[in-house]
Amino acid sequence: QSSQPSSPAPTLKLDLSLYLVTSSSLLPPGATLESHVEAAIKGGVTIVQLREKTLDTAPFINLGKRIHAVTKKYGVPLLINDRVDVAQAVGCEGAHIGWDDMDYNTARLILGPKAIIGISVSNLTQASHAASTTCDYLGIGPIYPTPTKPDASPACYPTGVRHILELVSTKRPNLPSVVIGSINHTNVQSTIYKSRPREGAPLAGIAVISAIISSKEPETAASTLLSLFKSPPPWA
Ligand code: TZP
Ligand code: MG
Repeated sequence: QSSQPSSPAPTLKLDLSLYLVTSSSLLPPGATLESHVEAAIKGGVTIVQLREKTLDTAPFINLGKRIHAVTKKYGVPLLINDRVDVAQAVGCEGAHIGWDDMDYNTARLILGPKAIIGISVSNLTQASHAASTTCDYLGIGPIYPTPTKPDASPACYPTGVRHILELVSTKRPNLPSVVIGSINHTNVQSTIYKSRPREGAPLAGIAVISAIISSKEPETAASTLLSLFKSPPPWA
């Protein structure tokens, strides 16, 4: 009897519907990032980005490995913010890079063709540039001003997001985008609605930090956000 060859590691599907970005400093007192991320995934988070701006390389890799053990259990991709070297050391599914980070082609060379690589864009110039790469998705933001990232570019608001989506649809029609910046359960539906492009695909998802990370009930916070994202707003 011949034994089955061991199957390769499954490539995790890219579902951007509810994108959790972390920031350990915003956790409620007593919470751990591992348990918070696990609860949020149980509530419906579809992808996680580890964004820990103050960690040095070794503790960042360490935390990345611990969080990856959680995300892997649920088949949810884990990406690392800014640090392609940390993503490579953790062996997670990819990285998210911005305008000031490593350039996209170098990140792709390091992480390989199967990695998920996302790029942050804040305006049409950056979106045009990012859409000329083979990146997997765009993170558009901040859509609204947010205390979570005081040094962020000026907010682009739903109209700016709509213009970016319309531009992207002419250059890379199948490139999905998420928005980030003060998204919460009170504005998610109006945000999706007001950002919808005249031509091309609407937003593929919403990305949040504080709406889930600062919540004492991350599972409920996630399930509420996901169901609001998935259901049409009452006025549409
Ligand atoms: N990039 C643009 S806004 C932002 C990032 C990382 C922070 C979003 O955090 P919050 O708490 O969801 O407003
Ligand atoms: Mg960055």
